[in-house]
Amino acid sequence: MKNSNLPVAIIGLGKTGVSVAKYLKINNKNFIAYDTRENLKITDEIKKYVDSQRIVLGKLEKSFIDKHDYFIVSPGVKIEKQFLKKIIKNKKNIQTDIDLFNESCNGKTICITGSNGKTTVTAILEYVLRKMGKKVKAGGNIGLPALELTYENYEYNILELSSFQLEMTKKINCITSLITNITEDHLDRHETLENYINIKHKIFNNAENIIINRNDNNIRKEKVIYKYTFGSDEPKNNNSFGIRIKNKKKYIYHGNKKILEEDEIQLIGLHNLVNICSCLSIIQSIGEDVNDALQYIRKFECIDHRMEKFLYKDDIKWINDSKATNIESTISALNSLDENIILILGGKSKTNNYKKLNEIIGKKVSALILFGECKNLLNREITSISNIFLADNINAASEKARLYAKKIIEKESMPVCILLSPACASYDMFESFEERGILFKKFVMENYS
Ligand code: UMA
Ligand code: ADP
Repeated sequence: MKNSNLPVAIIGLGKTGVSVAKYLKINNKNFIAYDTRENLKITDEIKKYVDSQRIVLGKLEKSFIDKHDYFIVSPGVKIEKQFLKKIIKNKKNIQTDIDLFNESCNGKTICITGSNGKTTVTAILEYVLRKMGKKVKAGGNIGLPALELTYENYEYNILELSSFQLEMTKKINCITSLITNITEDHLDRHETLENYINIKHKIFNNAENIIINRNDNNIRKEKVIYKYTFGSDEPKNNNSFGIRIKNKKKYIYHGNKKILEEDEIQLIGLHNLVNICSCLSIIQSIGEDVNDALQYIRKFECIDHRMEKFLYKDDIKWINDSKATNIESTISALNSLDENIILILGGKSKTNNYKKLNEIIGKKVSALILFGECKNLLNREITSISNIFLADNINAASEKARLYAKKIIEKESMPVCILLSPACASYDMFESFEERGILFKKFVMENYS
């Protein structure tokens, strides 16, 4: 960021905006913070870094552009086209906290994006590198704003980056970058799949090492130079990781060498074996010891709200996969399980097309419980099963699921799995997917454990 006589505009005063205010304050830069919510609660955290006279709440007016040269936009804020045009026309600068991180970070940075699996890969990598004795910290979409990593000297900074964070980011230099996979998501914001794919690929622009998912047709392999790959198929050479299936058992291979069996790890599902392959590819690309890493990969346990088995009682296994906020993640959850499944689905829709779920639901699900804002849409779209029940909220959905599970157990003497894997965002009824998962677990533990 060059010097300017005008104050910097911080747009959005959530976690990111506050981290930007802290950073600018430490660097003696003048700023004004905007938030479009008129009734934003001014928390103690905000008060710590932003004087009340520097906060402007309410709808942004076009004239605000004349008052600044730099605009640092939070990921949750979509800048209206009319503002963007004016900013570009007046040669002003729109940036993100990731650009500021790029200007001032120490150590090597590893960048991870993708439609699903970002947090899992980021969390495994942070755990393993730390256990290997490295000074490492993960930030970005995972929860800790990226700028918080700049106040210490980490050997490795791991950034989980969402499409929202990448959209306005100008540049991120890194030692390695990886896209876990790309499937349709967030099109309510990015409008077309093509646009979403292009935004995701920005992560490769300034990376020394690029890691490619061999099996993903939305990744533009032909447009980048890469050495390392991972995938759910067999690896082709010593710079690739993948899966081999023998006698129905799955194994992770590095080139032609078997390195892990699925029974040795704590995470469930093929998608998590692929996530481990991503993680090992990163470890190889940064020149760390893959063999040393394996002992820690074996120990890594699941992350909250992602295929989290939290209760097994009276032949019912309860799983909280509240982070499944799109169709692909729910498909991978269903693929991970073999039991009779009762699926709880619903929330705020991010698409109008749920037909893709029909095949797997028809094959694997005994009953479907729908709740949330889009339950009627789901009821129309899902035609591969007849046992569908509608519920008013997550508690009622849990109770309906339990009653149906009891029926199956009485009739078939088989264990049942009740899976919350909603394929939808949570904002219709909850603050976040975390709150949805916590309240689901709380109700189940209080009533059925
Ligand atoms: N705001 C506006 N106008 C808007 C929208 C929001 O002024 O049109 C204001 C809100 O009033 C609020 C602030 O902006 O005060 C919120 O900012 P934000 O939505 O950018 O959220 P932060 O609190 O800064 O959190 C963000 C990420 N949130 C989003 O991308 C929506 C967090 O990812 C991330 O952990 C955090 O930065 C730290 O880097 C969350 C997320 O839901 C987990 N990510 C999405 C996902 O994973 O699917 C992309
Ligand atoms: P993200 O951070 O990209 O949202 P998470 O690791 O939080 O990804 O996982 C989100 C959801 O997707 C969870 O329900 C999880 O079980 C599922 N998931 C995790 N990894 C993958 C993957 N590689 N492919 C498909 N689904 C996945």
